[in-house]
Amino acid sequence: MTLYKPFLDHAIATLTAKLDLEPYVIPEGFERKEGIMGKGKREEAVLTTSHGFKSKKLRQIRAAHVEGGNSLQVLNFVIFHDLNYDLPFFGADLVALPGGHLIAIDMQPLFSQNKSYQAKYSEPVMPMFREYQKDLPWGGDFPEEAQQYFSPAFLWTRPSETEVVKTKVFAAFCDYLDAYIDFVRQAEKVTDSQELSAILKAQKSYADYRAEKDPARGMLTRLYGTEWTEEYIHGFLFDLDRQLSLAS
Ligand code: DBV
Repeated sequence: MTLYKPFLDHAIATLTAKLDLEPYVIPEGFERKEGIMGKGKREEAVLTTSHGFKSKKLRQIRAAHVEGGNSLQVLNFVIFHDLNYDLPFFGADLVALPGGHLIAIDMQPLFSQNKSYQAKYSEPVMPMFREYQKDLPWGGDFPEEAQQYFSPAFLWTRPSETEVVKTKVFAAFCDYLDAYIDFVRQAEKVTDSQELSAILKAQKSYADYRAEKDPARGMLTRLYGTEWTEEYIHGFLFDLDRQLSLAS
């Protein structure tokens, strides 16, 4: 069972069709990594693959895909835009554990408290969000410190049925991605220096937060060890700081 393969395939196909994609260099050792989870009869092989692209307006489009049979399936898909645009991040964290599913899909804002930013990037997706929320209700408790990184259109839900993931969650993932691509196509370069430094600051804050609080850290460390995991998080998954220091 590879629950999220169709999600990943769809995302890559759609982005390829609608944007001019180039490959994003994946550091050596991260493209494909095998590991073992559990013990004895419950032992399960786990394969983690990484996928990376970029385009003129998108600095990094990247996915981590974890396939661990019935024990674990994950697709973590994030788009980091170029620092000259005020776009939100596209963020999807899709997790299947033996106990059930955990789904997070959003256009994560740079400036969550800013009303005109919300009007530009959240309000247009609210009708779609409300439609999906009928079948994909709010998933409950959420880390408070993370709230500033989410939009009012944040789809956060914990379906118990895999069928719901294959149908409703898949449809939502596709629609959110399409809406994101529309934002990307419309986005114009920011030239105001104050706005540019605000964008940089917000991008750093987001990437640092996610690297520091990565909910997959425990799982990845158990599978592949501390050294590999920390390098994967800072050198690929949330690599903005590294890229900035390379550029300077
Ligand atoms: N999450 C990632 C990456 C993953 C990943 C890079 C490579 O950011 C997977 C894989 N997320 C993952 C796994 C779990 C979660 C959970 C394996 C289960 C962890 C466990 O149960 O042991 C949204 N993801 C979660 C949770 C939240 C999110 C709230 C529940 C656990 C928790 O409370 O921390 N996604 C998470 C989040 C942001 C986001 C906080 C953004 C700021 O986009």
